[in-house]
Amino acid sequence: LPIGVFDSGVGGLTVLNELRRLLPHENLIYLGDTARVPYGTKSSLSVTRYAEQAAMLLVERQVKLIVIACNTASAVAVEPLRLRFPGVPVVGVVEPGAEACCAQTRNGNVGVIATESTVNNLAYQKAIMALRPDVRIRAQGCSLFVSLAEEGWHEGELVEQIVARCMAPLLDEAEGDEGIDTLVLGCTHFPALKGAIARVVGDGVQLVDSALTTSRVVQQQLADTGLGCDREETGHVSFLVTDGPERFARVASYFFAEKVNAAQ
Ligand code: DGN
Repeated sequence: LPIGVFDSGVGGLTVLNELRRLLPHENLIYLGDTARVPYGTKSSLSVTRYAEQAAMLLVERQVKLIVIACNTASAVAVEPLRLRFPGVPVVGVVEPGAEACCAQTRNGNVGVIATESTVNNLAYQKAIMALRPDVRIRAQGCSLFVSLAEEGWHEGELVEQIVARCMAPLLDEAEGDEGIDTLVLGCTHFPALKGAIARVVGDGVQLVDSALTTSRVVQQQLADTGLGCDREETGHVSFLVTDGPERFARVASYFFAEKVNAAQ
């Protein structure tokens, strides 16, 4: 049985890449809810509804586990999906990202960049505080990065200027403040801009990309539940979208190393 992965658009492909690398024998189905992207500026109620419908499409395809490869949806929909589909394990990206950042920070000053929605509902703040109440968190909404990522604008001078401008409130240091040493990329679209973000924040700040940590959580869950496959051959990846398969396939090629054919 396949693992189902969904996001509002192409951002979750950064998670799919890591899953593919870590679990090459698994079959994967990726759903991009392109009819309704972006999620990041919508209400929690709408995002939860979209996530339930996306998960339903995957459950109809008999997935054995669901990965919510979207921070905005993970922030509100992990529990609703677990209640709605009790037979299918659900893995979100926020908790693995929070765990990684808590393990990495040395000075306890952590930055989070995410969509407005993820920042406003305090998803990372809550997840980090639950693990390490001593950590100081500064969060900044950078919804514009989603559009840059979806357009394929991933590097260059202009992109760095936009990144610097959007992140300025987070990086401005109060007097006597040490500044952040760890930055969580709290949106699965943001690893596409990793190079530009790294240049803007400088060498002293390590970036946390929850794609890798989420894939490790999936690997662990498969091992714990005995759901992993034990085939020798490489698994198959298929793509579903709710709108615009051609556009998705074109943009997806920036994010995913293999050929993308999407069905609607
Ligand atoms: N990729 C999604 C996330 O991680 O929050 C959000 C993208 C969007 O729909 N705005």
